[in-house]
Amino acid sequence: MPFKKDFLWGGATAANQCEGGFDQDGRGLANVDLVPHGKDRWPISLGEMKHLEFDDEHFYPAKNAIDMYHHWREDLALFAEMGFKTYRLSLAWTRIFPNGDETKPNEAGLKFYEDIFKECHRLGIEPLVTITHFDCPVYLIKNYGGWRNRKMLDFYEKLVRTIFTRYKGLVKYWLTFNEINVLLHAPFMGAGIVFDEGENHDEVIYHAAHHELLASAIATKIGHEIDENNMIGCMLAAGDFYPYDCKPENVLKAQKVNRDNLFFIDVQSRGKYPNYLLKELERKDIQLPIEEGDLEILDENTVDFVSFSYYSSRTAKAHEENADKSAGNIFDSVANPYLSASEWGWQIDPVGLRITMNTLYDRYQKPLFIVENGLGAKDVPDENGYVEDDYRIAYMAEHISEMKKAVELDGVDLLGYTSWGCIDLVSASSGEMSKRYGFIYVDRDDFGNGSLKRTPKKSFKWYQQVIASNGENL
Ligand code: BGP
Repeated sequence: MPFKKDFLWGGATAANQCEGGFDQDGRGLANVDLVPHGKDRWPISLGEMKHLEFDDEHFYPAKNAIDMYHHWREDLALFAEMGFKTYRLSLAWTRIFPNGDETKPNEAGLKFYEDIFKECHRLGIEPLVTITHFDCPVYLIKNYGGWRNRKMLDFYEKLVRTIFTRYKGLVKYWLTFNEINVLLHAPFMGAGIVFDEGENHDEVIYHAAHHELLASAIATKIGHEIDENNMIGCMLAAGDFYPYDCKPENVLKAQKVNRDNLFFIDVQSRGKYPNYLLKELERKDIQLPIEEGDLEILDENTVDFVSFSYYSSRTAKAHEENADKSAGNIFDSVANPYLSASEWGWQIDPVGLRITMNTLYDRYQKPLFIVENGLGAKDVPDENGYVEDDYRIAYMAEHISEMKKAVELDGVDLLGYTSWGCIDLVSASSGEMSKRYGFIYVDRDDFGNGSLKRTPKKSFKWYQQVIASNGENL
């Protein structure tokens, strides 16, 4: 049997993409609440935010989403019916500290998650908690400039102390920042960054990166102090870059772009800034805002495991000017002529999952956890709301089969697998509902219409028997 007996099968969501209830019980506004769906969404997430107001004329997906805020018991029951061993969810920072800098947390917010964790345990589901998933209080953005400011360390430290203490014994697996490398590609989503006119973007981004890396190490330290059983992980938007061909310049380019993203995990997992990054920053004349003691904190508090999302591999070419492009999770790449693509142009590469797992395991020698993988598709339900999503079953079966080879044939140590958007939710990149990943269909459209009724899809039963057979029956 390739997978361990206690292998953590499950699914993943993020607060802002499923909870809704944006103004319930004292919740404050977060960056993600300001990002409308539609054509403005991407520039905003790139940091080109012109204003920081909540504009009700747009449909803001985080506003109501699939209203898990009021449906979570029903949703957890469905996850339990599928046999989930784990459920990955994120905390909305602004439910717990509505502005981010209060001295006392908001009890209603803390209680909301406590109830969820207790119910998870009652159902035999181990919670896996992302502390921040594209989530930064608007108040901290307006008053401190988001993660560009070192003061964010104090606010984050307060948040993690509060949650590690309150949820001691209820939560064991934690992720510090969702897809930490996203801050390079979408700084508003990743770090609450809004650029000023004429600013050196790279400098702001690497300063924010240093602060998030330190915050992650501090969280790891505090998490271990409060409960030695805590397992704290980092999280990468992964997918190896392949060289377009064996032309040495293309191979070198692939190595470079892989490192651009991996440097975060190098710091979180190995405890040191790699030389290749330090040299690059030197060339760019960027000084990291390192203060006394920072490097020791990074060195002494490395993560317990490495988690990542995988949707596709990517491809790199030294001169990309005339190359075909393919869309992808957070960033585009050169199109790989050997791969087909989803309706959104994301290329499909199950073997790439095995390759990526091997890259990460060779490099870090720490247990891995696949915390996102899945197919975004336009599901068409029948009159009863039932979806025959054979395409999703095929995608997942092929990926799980490659994941199995990485474990069985290559010896990769893998803790678990949580598919992305196990229940339909709002898409992070487009803000649409119609890009669905779930095993459970939710009756809600791109404009906020629909009964919110939950209906298991064909993939629901399929995943149920995948879990029941510990990955044998695909
Ligand atoms: C990752 C995010 C998720 C999720 C997923 C799918 O980058 O961590 O929040 O949404 O991608 O992307 P999308 O929703 O854009 O299809």
